[in-house]
Amino acid sequence: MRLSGVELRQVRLPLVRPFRTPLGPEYERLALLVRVVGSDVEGWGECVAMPEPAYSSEYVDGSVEVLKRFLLPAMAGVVGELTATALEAPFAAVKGHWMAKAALQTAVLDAQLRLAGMSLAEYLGAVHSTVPAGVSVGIADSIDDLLAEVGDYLDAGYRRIKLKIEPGWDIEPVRAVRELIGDGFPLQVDANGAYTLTDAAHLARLDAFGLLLIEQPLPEDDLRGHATLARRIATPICLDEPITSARAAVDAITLGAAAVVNIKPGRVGGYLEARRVHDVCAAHGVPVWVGGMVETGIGRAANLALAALPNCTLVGDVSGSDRFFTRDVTSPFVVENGAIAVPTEPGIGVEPDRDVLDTVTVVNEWIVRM
Ligand code: OSB
Ligand code: MG
Repeated sequence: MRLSGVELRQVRLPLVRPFRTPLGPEYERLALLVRVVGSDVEGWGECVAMPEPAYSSEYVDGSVEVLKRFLLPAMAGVVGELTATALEAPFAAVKGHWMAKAALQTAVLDAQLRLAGMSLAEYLGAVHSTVPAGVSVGIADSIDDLLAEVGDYLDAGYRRIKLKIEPGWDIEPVRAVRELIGDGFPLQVDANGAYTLTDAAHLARLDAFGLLLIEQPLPEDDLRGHATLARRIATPICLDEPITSARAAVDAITLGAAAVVNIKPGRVGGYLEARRVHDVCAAHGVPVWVGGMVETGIGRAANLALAALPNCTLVGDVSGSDRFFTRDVTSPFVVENGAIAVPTEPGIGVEPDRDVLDTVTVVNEWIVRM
């Protein structure tokens, strides 16, 4: 594959309802899409960085900058066949910037697999043709509003509910939702690091609600705190933010800081490392699930392929396009009988609709020389 250029396209999609997390409220998704173009093939990837460095240090303008100044030149320097694997060594010379790397690596992988006529699901080793749908529910204005929203998701067929929690919005909303959905229904919470170890006794009160897990209760750099907390609460701890590589996953597991791991391809630099995280967790007997970053259909398609791997035994933040968007840039992913179909076409298996794309594009840069 020889590339003639790369497109960096920022799209702005309004959300169907505000998504409030401990990191702040989101009203729209400003997403950076990366398109690599060769003579007879093209490939797409989505950068999951947000406009502000709130979830991690990455943010959209920073991703654009690092792509243009460092990652595209690193890609141009690849000698021999351009593949996702060939990008790993040159990208390792650039520290961090996992989301920017993941977007470009995915675009190349998409193009490479299209040429080979192979789906991403097959390439990664998927064993399921559909994956159960889970939904991440933001902090609401009131318990009544929360119950109404959760009720809508139950009606839509979602098989697992995740509630965002923070100090002041935890025990009571969890209690109310548990009463609504009944004892056996899969329920978990995510704090995005909003607590400290001094909250251990308070967090232990969540043990009464039979949660599958509590995700990232403490700040991302507090691995030892998570290990201590794990001895003070019965709810299993799942880590998200600090798991930036397979090695980081093994460290967290070995320290006793994580009994479950959330895999986000953007957070670990792409689908190749995401599969390695999946594999090392399996080797340690640790279940994983695929997280979400409010992706458009481009990122959602690829996440579905990953979620179909054998050790993704917990339901992920893999929801239908209409969970977030009225009109996605691809044809929408739909929840049917509580599950979403894994794309089967070559590569990530979807393409953006050009007309929709043009109406939602806010910035578009075409880079010929890298
Ligand atoms: O912590 O899992 C998170 C969305 C944006 C940033 C961080 C997180 C989330 C979610 C997943 O909760 C939302 C989704 O895409 O379904
Ligand atoms: Mg999370």
